[in-house]
Amino acid sequence: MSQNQKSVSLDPPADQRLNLLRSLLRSRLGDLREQSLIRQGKGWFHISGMGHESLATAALHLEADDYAFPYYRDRAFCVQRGLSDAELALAFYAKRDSSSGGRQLTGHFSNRSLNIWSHPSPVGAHLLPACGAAWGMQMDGQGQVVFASLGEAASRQGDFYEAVCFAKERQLPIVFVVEDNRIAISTDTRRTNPLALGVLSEDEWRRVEGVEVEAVSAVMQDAIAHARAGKGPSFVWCDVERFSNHSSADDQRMYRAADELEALQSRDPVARYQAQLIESGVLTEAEAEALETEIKAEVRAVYQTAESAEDPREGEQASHLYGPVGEAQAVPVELESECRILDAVNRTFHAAL
Ligand SMILES: Cc1ncc(C[n+]2csc(CCOP(=O)(O)OP(=O)(O)O)c2C)c(N)n1
Repeated sequence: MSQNQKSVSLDPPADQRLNLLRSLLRSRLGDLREQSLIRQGKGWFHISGMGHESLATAALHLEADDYAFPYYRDRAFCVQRGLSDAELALAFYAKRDSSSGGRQLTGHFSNRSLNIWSHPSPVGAHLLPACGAAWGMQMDGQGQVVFASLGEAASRQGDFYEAVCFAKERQLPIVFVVEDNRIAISTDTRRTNPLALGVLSEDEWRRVEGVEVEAVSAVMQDAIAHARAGKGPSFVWCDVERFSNHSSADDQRMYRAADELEALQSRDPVARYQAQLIESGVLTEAEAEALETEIKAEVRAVYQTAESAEDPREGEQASHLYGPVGEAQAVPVELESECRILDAVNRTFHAAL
């Protein structure tokens, strides 16, 4: 536990701890299911949250009318917020009834009624919209907060600094969480992340060990309460592991040594939390095993059903857009041979006036 991390014992009741364990397992087993399906040539893409599951605890401290701007490693957070296995399975297969109608990449979670805003693929691009939501909430004065998370490499993006400056300037009710797994696809970020470079103030960023589920919960509880109390933005830096490949388009054995991958296993937040619950008598080892078997079967069944759900229909590409799709402007003949993008843009604007 780092120095600036407050030591708060939550001591939640056994049923709450068990429910949290269920969410962690559902997230982990869902990831493993998707990983396996991809190997069978099913689905399109998978990006996992394995190793980042302790961030699920942030959802415990959010209210229904708060907003979440999670990123693609936040499957467990989304599960704890209420995203069902069925929705995740439909999104995995890009089905018509998924929240994006089959348009978004897997792992770019969204749900309108849960106020989960879908992460755009350029990393960090969700942070200014997150500030916009927090600004709106501040003006409404209803005490809502925004949760916004990102990876440590994304915290090198310009959007991140704009968002942090704006949030500080306006004292917005927003919690920024950097999930630091020390690697960006295959690049080691230990020396290049902004905290290591001294660009961010260590006093301001509360650092927490992501393998300790209840420690993360305590820090998130504090951070969210701070933002909700109108004291301005909170900043959390959570040290986690990336157990999986960056995505299904990658094989981390190509750039991480076998012993490094082996060592990660001792920092598994799900296994550690399960062991802690067994140790404190919340459930027995046999019950834990039965719980895992039960969830595994449920997840398997849900993905099986989703596989044969309806695909997006031809001709529906433009549904849910805010206006009619414009006609593409033909490039004027005289510019065809030497047309630069700027000319085309100017011409289009002039033609539209
Ligand atoms: C602006 C932008 N640059 C590059 C990429 C390609 N890209 C996708 S994920 C990723 C790594 C991001 O690493 P980090 O933010 O640490 O998150 P992690 O995947 O490690 O959880 C990169 C470089 C992108 N999606 N967007």
